[in-house]
Amino acid sequence: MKIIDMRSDTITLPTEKMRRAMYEAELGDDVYGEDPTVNELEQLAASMLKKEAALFTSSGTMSNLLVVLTHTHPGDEVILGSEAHIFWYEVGGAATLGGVVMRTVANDEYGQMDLDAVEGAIRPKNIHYPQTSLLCLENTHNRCGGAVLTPDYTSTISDLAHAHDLRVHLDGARIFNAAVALDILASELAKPVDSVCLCLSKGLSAPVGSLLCGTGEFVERARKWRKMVGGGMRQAGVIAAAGIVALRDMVSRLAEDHANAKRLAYGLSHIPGITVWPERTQTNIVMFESPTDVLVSEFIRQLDMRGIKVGYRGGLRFRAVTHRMVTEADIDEVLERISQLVRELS
Ligand code: TLP
Repeated sequence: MKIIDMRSDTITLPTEKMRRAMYEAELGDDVYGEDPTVNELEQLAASMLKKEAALFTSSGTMSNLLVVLTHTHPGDEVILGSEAHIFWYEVGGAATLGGVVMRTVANDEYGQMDLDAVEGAIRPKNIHYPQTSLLCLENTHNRCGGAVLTPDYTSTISDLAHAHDLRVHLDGARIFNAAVALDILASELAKPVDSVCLCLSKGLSAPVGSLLCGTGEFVERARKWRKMVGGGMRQAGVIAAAGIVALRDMVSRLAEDHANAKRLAYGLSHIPGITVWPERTQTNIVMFESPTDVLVSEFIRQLDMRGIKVGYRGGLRFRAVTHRMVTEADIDEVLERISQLVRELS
């Protein structure tokens, strides 16, 4: 039986072209700034997002941590969505290592925060209050089912934050999914924000890495923080080489993942008992709920036995992520296996 793994797009393996590029990469010591392949990757990312500079980091988590360390001071307050990845899945690093208070504002199902609620959360000047210094956005929005923030929303909320003297960071781990879904350049989504990170190791299929982009001055300060947290890598061109292939060759194919996600969501909507929101499936993430009359633990066990790997999100909720290693035929197979499972269990 073929195991179909949709736990995450992070499971994608590097392509043949990436492996060749890694083997052939020209290398140097990146802590001295002398790895030509890392330098090329950083320049490429900066130019694609139309920012002055970029920094190669080991992960999205590290990029987001460096953002907090660079944009804030200990004791500051950061506003972010109640469903933000930084808040849920980054081990509280912003609080532990950055010493900041994380103030959440509710995310709606489209990954947005209400503008008035954000404005209301910004602290006025008062000796009792921490200083609000940073607003974090996320595009696409992971826990909101891969929802896409538009350039309009991004610039309106960024203008609001800037008017109150906050910096704005965009966690763009899947920014190219958003750009492809909207059929625009990623730089349009990054334009209003002060810093943005992107991930190479998700739908783009590179083995490792993220790029943190912003002004030259911001990136140089982040580089120093990266060194402090142990992220100064030496011949990192070995992995950067795959990242260059990822940025050059792998962006446009994300549309296939989006089509497969829609196929999955619409297919699931025809299975009695499964709750899913196909019209909200904009990119490569599908959230769905198991039937209420089936024990969740049994549903999970049965998925596993039938070779379907998806993420469990608590309650009745599951996450399936489409990616390069899941084909259209795999989606049909998953739908077939799930409808059979539901028929047998209900
Ligand atoms: N997300 C992973 C898990 O951590 C949940 C996934 O499988 O989706 N920002 C966003 C929006 C992300 O989705 C992720 C990874 C990160 C940051 C962190 O990236 P890494 O895994 O490179 O540290």
